[in-house]
Amino acid sequence: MLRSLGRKIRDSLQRTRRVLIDPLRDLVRGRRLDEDLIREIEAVLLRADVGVKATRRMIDGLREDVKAGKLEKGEDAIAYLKKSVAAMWPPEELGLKFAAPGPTVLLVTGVNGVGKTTTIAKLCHALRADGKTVLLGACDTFRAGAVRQLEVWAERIGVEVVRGQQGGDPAAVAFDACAAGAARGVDVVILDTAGRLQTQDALMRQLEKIAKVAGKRIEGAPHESLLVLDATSGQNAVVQAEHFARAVPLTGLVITKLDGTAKGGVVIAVREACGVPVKFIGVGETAEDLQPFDPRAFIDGLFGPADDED
Ligand SMILES: Nc1nc2c(ncn2[C@@H]2O[C@H](COP(=O)(O)OP(=O)(O)O)[C@@H](O)[C@H]2O)c(=O)[nH]1
Ligand SMILES: [Mg+2]
Repeated sequence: MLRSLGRKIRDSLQRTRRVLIDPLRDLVRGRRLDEDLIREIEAVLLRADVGVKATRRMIDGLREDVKAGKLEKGEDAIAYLKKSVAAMWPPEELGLKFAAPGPTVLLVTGVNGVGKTTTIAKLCHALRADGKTVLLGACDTFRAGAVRQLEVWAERIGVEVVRGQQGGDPAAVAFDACAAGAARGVDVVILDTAGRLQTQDALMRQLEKIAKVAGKRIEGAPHESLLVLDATSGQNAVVQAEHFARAVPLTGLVITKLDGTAKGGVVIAVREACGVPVKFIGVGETAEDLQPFDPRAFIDGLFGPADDED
């Protein structure tokens, strides 16, 4: 399902290269890899949204290798960083895991405005193109207009929506959607959820309940719990990843809005923060703008030589 387009990832990382690899190259040129330079490299990583945790780990490793005499020249640091970022993506399952027999239930979570509903529309579009039948559950009963937004997408793509009442119990909607999905024998049920409630605690409890109820109706559900994060929110995305990972066992991340002003270092930061694979990236607002995450294309996009980029 879905093809990765190296070019699209490269394009969307253009801004990141400007704040990451371009300054790094300028910094290291002709210099010895001493403590001053290491500190300056650290500052560049932080500015590119790589995050405190991943930055510290990579910089510590760099420092050790310098002390051990393995690295000497400024340029060695870039090769080192590229290798350490690559090591964060061992071969792993990046596609969606489908249940047999179905339906497969996908739970989509994330704070308001990150792009949950849009991502669901994109997933729907890709699944339909693969010949799969899809049913949507509108579990965001909290925000006026949320159900309608999902319905507008659903009409456009040609899938049905199970909905409850505004302000009704989202877990009941999840239950009904799973029941309807099972009865109709659809391949995939996707549950859209609220991003904001009265309190963060209430939101997390609600998500736990939705997941539990889905599992009662369909064995093993939710088979995928995808957390959607907005790349333009920078280090807030890291905090969100940590919060949500505590409420529901996540199986994948979707990083949206990488087409905009986002700094792609955030992909590294969230990966480091919650250890969950990045499965998809959002690179625009239309149903076609979802791509499977391709670690190689991502790393080439971040560190690729400046000469062959445009
Ligand atoms: N540029 C861009 N905009 C996106 C992307 N994904 C979502 N959006 C926009 O982000 C806004 C919020 O999206 P929505 O799906 O309603 O977020 P939700 O509150 O999490 O359901 C909308 O204007 C979307 O068009 C993306 O990958 N790129
Ligand atoms: Mg929504």
